[in-house]
Parts: sequence; C-alpha cells; structure tokens
Amino acid sequence: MARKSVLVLNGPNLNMLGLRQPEIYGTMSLRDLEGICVDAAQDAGWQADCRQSNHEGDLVGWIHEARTEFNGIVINAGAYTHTSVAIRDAISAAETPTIEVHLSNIHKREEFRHHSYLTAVSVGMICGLGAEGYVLAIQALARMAAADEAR
Ligand code: CA2
Repeated sequence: MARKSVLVLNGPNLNMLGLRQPEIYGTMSLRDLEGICVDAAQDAGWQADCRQSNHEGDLVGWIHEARTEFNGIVINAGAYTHTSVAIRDAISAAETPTIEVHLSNIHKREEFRHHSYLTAVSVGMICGLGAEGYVLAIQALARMAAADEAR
C-alpha cells in the first residue's frame, strides 16, 4: 500500500529563515525545517513533500493539488495568513485536513497578525512553538488519519 503523504507549505519570506530576524524566527534555515518535517513524517510512517513560494497563486495551486494527491496539509502561509481569502477558499475547496502553523506566537505580536483567514477552515492552528509546531501538526494528521481508518 502506498505511504500516506503530507504537503508542507511555506509562504512568502520563509525562504529567509536563518538569514534574518533570528530573535523572532530562530536560526534554523528553511532547508533544516524541511528536513525536520521529512523526518517527522517518516517517523509516523508517512512521507512529506515540502514546498515554499513567495507567490499566492503557487500556494493556491498546490493546495488544489492536495485534493487528490495528499492526505493532509501543513501550511504556514506567512503574511498571506492575514490577507488571503484566496488561500482560505482553496483550503475549503481542497477538502483535505489542514493544520495551520506559525513559528512565532502571532497573538504576542502586532494586532494585524492576530487575525488569520485560515484558522476557521483548518482542523487546528499551532503557533509559537517554532519547528516543533510543524512536527506536532504532522503527527496529529497521521494520528487522525489512523483513527479514521480504525472506525
Ligand atoms: O510566525 C510565523 O510563522 C509567521 O507566519 C511568519 C510570517 C509572518 O508574516 C506571520 O505573521 C507569522 C513572516 C515570515 C517571514 O519570515 C522571515 C524569516 C526570516 C527573516 C525574515 C522573514
């Protein structure tokens, strides 16, 4: 039987991880973060496909792809979290369990970061735990899928 797979999406500017603002986002690079996600998926018996884009349309297209190609989505949409009805609608249309993650605690930061368009269409949201949030999101998707299958 084919391994289940999770699509891990990172949005705008997350390619800068480890290069700037370590006091907010830590010292880990995007490549390191993606490696951690691949390992977490593997530990859960899944595989992870990690992608990053600075363009909203790329993220929308990949979310559409998840409808038929992936068993779950982990998404850090970066600043699009706070602006993008298009990404929200794509998550709704994908009908694929989605967990929103943020490296920083968006509720401890500027007011404009407190609202997310994505939380209401996601299974849940994890913020403020750095890379650990991605690991927990992958583990949660795997456990939920296993529980669904056992029913
Ligand atoms: O905390 C998060 O993960 C965010 O999604 C990160 C976004 C921000 O707009 C959200 O409010 C919260 C920004 C990502 C920018 O990443 C950088 C990383 C290193 C250096 C500069 C930017």
